Amino acid sequence: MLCNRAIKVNAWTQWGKLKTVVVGRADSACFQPEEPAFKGKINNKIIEKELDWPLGRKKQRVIDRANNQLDNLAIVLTRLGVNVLRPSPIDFNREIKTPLWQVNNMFCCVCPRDVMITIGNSIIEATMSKRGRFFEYLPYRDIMYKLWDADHYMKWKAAPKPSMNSNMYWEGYWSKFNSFNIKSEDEQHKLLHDYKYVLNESEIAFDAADITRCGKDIFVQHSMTTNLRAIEWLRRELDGLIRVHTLKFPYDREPSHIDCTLVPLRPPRSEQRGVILTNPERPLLDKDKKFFKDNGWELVDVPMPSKINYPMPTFCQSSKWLSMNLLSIDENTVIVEENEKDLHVLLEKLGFETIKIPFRNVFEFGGSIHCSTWDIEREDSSEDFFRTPYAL
Ligand code: DAV
Repeated sequence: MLCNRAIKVNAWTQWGKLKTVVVGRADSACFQPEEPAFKGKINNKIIEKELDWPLGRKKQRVIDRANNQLDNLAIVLTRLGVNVLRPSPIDFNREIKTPLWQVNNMFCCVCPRDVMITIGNSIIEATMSKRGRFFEYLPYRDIMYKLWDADHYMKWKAAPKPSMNSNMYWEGYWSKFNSFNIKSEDEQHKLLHDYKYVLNESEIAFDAADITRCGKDIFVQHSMTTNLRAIEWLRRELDGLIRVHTLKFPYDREPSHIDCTLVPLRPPRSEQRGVILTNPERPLLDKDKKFFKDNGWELVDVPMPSKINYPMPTFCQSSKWLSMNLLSIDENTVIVEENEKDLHVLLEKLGFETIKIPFRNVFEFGGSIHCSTWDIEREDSSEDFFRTPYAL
């Protein structure tokens, strides 16, 4: 699986020239089980009336058509000279049990981004935030051992596994806040601005996809899938090497994974401003906007998602903003979903070359092109792109 070229675990940014990457696989994928941190929503009013959220394995033909698009991504990357690694799927259709809880089945290994992150020469296994994903590090262990043997400078870190006991989740979250029983707009607004999500702060819990890298700085979203305790764990773990910033997006009712909200594409250089794609429905706080702008970054709102991709597939649990879930090959080249034509135009205007690939069949497995990859090696360094501190 690994090519002969020596692999160096190294990724400080989202945009350094990509050398080695993991692309997920849909084999054996299941529906995510309902549990305190997850309530399934069927995106079709008629089916929703007739059917409860399903359990168990997805249909083989649904898995096969997702695998075709994932395999195609792997081929496109290989042709670009990128070394592509693939996970080793396990049987996800197995009940899992700990001393404290059990769920009917696991999920899949389509989205390594959610579970694993490379920061510099470290790879961190996230705790995950949902029971059905507790063991999702397992399909990546073969890759981890191969990297461990190939690069003697690699550091392997695993964040402390949370219990995922019921008291880690805000009881009643779904009925009080996130449902049609919501009492009033006022209550919703208040909860949003209190940043009260389903995870409470009793234990460290995060998904790796809530993190985005910009050299010496990383930005972590406080969300449904990452609590403040986890951001503090990252801050202490990376102290002296990386500055860890917390971002909050008060207009996002259910924030989960930062890569559909804030996507850094290229850094500021003396002759041009840096570019970060932003989500027009999920603006940054003013203080954060100022921080990016003061440091030479331009914040560029993406266009509305394509009407071909939205409404989302019936069992897709991500938002329409998968439209902006793209993968950078280098500072000038990005891989984007083929139907997102308005986004292609914007990116080309900004000077990027766009490589378009079909990916809609992967959406219901947890994400789009960025979600289903995990960069191991990029040509980049811990450069400091944020010399101007936060204004008080
Ligand atoms: O906006 O629904 C989805 C990201 C999935 N990994 C969103 C984020």
